[in-house]
Amino acid sequence: MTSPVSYELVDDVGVITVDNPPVNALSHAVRQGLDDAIQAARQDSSRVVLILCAGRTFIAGADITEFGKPPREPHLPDLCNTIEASPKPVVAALHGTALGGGLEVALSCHYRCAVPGAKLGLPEVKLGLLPGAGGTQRLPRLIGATAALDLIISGNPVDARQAANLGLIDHVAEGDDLREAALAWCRELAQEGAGRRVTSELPVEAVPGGTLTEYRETLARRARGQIAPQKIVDCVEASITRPFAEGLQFEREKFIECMQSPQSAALRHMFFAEREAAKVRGLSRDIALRDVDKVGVIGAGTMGSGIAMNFANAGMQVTLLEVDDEALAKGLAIIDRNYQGSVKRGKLSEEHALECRARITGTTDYESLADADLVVEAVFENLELKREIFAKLDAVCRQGAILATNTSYQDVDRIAAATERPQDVIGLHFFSPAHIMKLLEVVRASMTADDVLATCMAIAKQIRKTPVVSGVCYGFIGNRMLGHYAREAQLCVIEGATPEQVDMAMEDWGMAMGPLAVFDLAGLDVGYKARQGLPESERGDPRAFRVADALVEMQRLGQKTAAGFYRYDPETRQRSSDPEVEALIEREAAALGVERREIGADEIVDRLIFALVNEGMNILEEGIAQRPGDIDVVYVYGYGFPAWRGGPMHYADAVGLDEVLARVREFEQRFGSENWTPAPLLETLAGEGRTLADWAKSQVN
Ligand code: T1G
Ligand code: NAD
Repeated sequence: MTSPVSYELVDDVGVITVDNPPVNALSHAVRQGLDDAIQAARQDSSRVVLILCAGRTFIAGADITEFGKPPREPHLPDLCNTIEASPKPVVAALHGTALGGGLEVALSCHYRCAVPGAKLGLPEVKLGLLPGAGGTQRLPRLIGATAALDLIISGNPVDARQAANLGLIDHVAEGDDLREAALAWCRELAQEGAGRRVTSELPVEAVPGGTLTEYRETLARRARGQIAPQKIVDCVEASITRPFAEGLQFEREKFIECMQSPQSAALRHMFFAEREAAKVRGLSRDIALRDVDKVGVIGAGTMGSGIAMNFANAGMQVTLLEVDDEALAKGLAIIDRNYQGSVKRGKLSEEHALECRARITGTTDYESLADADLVVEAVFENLELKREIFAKLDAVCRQGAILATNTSYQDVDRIAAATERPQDVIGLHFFSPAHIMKLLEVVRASMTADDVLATCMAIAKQIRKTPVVSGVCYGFIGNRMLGHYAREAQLCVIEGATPEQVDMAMEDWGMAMGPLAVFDLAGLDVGYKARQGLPESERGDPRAFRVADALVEMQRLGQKTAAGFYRYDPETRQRSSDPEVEALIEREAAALGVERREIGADEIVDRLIFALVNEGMNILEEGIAQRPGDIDVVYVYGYGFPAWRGGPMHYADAVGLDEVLARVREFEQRFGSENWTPAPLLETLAGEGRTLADWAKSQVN
């Protein structure tokens, strides 16, 4: 098999080229090829050695698909030491994304240059890992311990200019031809007789006392429960306190501890799950997509305003339609505020914000949507109103336009049936705030055409969203499962736990925000109105909503009224428990004949998370979600589920499906089968001793 690494002598420069698409990952073959090439350069007449990559990027890291398999020599830390020990100066020429092990290879070189558009970073922490090939030892020597800590702990890349300012690269290679620019620079270095600059021999300046403690304390708050960030601080500390070889050994030990941790397994699962979710089973990758440049958005409320910004930020012309000028002005004001906020937070430059804002125009006239390529409806959550609007769109929009609804729960098939072109109708379910949240549930209705679905999956990437395909059911994937999670949260409250106890249990476990606090954020009136719209007999078990309804009837709607399950400081929005709520819960429990008891954190976590898992199993069996990983992506990107637990379905596999089933059956015994009938898929897989990951594989073969 030909090596993905080639070596050639160009005048007196030994040129090593890596060509391992799609991202030149450091597979065993690449490591072996690099090692062989460095050895070859030792033997020939080259005076300088140049490492660069073919394709769209420099090495984007170790090959993540090799993790968990028996490691094969040459190991990356050794390869980096071999490169650094080269008797001839070695230059790395970077383009695209030089990440992880790729940047570590560059750090072991004696010189680095990059094209202006290059990105450099050590994102290992996002995989629950740390740089394991010298990154935590060489980077502090090159750019200082504090700058190194910031780069490694955030895992976010810097661009070439920032890298040059940090001292991470020595030269920005202008022009379109990196190879020629790098060769010219190598010749210059050879001419100047530039020596080898060995990073590992550089000292690391000590940091002011207390600095590392501060990092540890901040991480204990911001990355609560996560192990890799703390170990990164330990490694950078070792770069200050230990000789290089010892520090490298220490880094290796910490790297292996991370690699073997369930947290890294979960984050690696999420890495691939997010990429898998973008692939629609049975849909050919070569399907012709519809052109989308002009977008219409109907309803400029909480969601419509954010949705409009997504398309404008991606360069599309947006027409925002409202019922009247007053509502339109209100919506455009929300957008202006959002853009000012993005500029203030440094997310967008003033100039760029103005450019994007200029792409959004308002109207109250449906005729303005006649030439739209895509229209997204985001009006009140009412089926009949949405069907009316789709009938209007059917009348005014050009043939071939995609008609999408942002409904949270309604039946997309019934909305599509209000038109003569149901094949052009699809659900695009954004999450609030729509211009920030990454998740997009793409709801495939029974008549949705393949090219409409494929086009929307591609658009999702264009507007920087993570798409997940869902079939049609009440609440699709996320909100359908959330109903079971929310039920258990409210049952735990009426049965004896305080709102604080429920939320603390879930936040200590890793949820970004506890369920009751989330209800207060979304507004308790949303659920109240939805229930009021249903006949009493269809509202379900009153124990699961009576407290929330009573709070609404006391005008405690949540954060928007500074009182809901909690009281909120009007300035800081800080939440605090309210004895008035405790008393209300006691009253409602008594009225419903509920005997209250102590409920521990373990029971709270298991009831809420296994309620999600059990319903997730039903969703998979019905084919509403394509694969378990899709559900994990929905929950991590849409509902604040901790990525380092891998999403509810991965978590279930990690706990063991037999354990999960045993707990679900226990809850069925204690709380009844209405809420806790074990999902047939859970029973089958647990009975056969199989995992969901295994089942998912069997679904594609
Ligand atoms: N290993 C294996 N496959 C990879 C890969 C990697 N490092 N990076 C990407 N792929 C695959 C990906 O699964 C997809 O496959 C295809 O490439 C295109 O990716 C010792 C231990 C580089 C910014 O964390 O962030 O080095 O789905 O769809 O949007 O210290 O991929 O087509 O079959 O994401 O243009 C550190 C991970 C590793 C970077 C490109 N490196 N990659 O984004 O394309 S740990 C990373 C990315 C490490 C050392 C440690 C992104 C990208 P498929 P894509 P993209
Ligand atoms: P909202 O009340 O904030 O905004 C709705 C807007 O629609 C209002 O500005 C209203 O004037 C406008 N509108 C009503 N009838 C109209 C008509 N006939 N023509 C044009 N405009 C009209 O509501 P929202 O929270 O933005 O929700 C909108 C949709 O998005 C709903 O279907 C909701 O379920 C869904 N959704 C909401 C959230 C959320 O967190 N709020 C999240 C995802 C999806």
